[in-house]
Amino acid sequence: MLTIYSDDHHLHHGRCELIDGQLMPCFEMPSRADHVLERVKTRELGPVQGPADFGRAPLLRVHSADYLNFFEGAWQRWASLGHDGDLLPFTWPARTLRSIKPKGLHGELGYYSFDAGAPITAGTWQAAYSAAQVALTAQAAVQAGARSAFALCRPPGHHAASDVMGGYCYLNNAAIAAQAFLDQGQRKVAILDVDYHHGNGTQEIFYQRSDVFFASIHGDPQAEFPFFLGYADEQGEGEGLGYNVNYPLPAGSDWATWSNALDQACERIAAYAPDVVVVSLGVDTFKDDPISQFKLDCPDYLKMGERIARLGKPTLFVMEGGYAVEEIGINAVNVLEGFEAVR
Ligand code: SP5
Ligand code: ZN
Repeated sequence: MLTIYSDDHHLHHGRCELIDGQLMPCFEMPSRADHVLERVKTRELGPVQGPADFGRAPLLRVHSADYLNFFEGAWQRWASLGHDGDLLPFTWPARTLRSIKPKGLHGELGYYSFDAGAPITAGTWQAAYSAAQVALTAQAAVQAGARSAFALCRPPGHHAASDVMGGYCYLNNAAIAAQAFLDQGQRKVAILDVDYHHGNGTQEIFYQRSDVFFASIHGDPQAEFPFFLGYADEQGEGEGLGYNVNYPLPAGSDWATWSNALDQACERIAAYAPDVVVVSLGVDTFKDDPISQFKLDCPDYLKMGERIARLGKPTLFVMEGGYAVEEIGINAVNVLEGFEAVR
């Protein structure tokens, strides 16, 4: 399987995040992607190539122009105020306030974010832009006829909505790739999100559409981030009604419970009969993940890949979360090797 990877992810390294009331070093760190790349190489998964540059146009198919402009320019505005620490939001237009866009940096940042988990640093825009190009380059390989490809994206993307960042995510790499498939002639795309957290950004982007089917298996938002989306009664709306399905699972879920949801998700995807499948590949479902509560073990990821392969569709894998840095490469590449073992 072809892997697309860019070193530009090193340009994004947030300093800290608020975890259990303490400022901790960011769990979403550069060594994550380094470990996955190392495992791709030691397992000889296939060639590793850098991304092409498809420009801004495919990003604008998913994100608003005002959001992209704000994100690209935010660090310079912050730096020109004399700051060199991470730019983090701290006030959001919650229910008792107005959802207006103030002119100042902090008001605008609150408008374009939903949590304080997406720090903007000097290199964040370039890293996120390159991650989107990584996804688009891997998408192009599948579009050109490859059975599968792996976009080793960092920072991740599935929490980023059309004009909102959060949850370590800025640009929705999987959504950008899914839209590119449609723009290049595919008629139906299914996105299967196996990250531990609900893919709220991806769901929002395609919620009113029937040309993208979205299925997500994740920690029950009653008790888990992102809390305010990801419930089982969210089935899409308007044209999109029936094209969104969520499988919230309780803390402690193991492979038996998780794989039952995967079977159901795959049955729904098979019934949809997509032309291609995009997998939002988070491996924070791992038993030793430091911020998550599921109990999957390393060999389970091989079975995950096998089940996805049995859909029999061209498949694009897009890296999302996973914070047990020592095992992230094993688990992510196990999914890809499991997929390749089924022919
Ligand atoms: C892409 C992705 O996986 N983003 C996840 C963002 C999660 N941010 C909230 C983390 C809250 C962690 N609480 C953990 C408590 C551990 N004791
Ligand atoms: Zn996650």
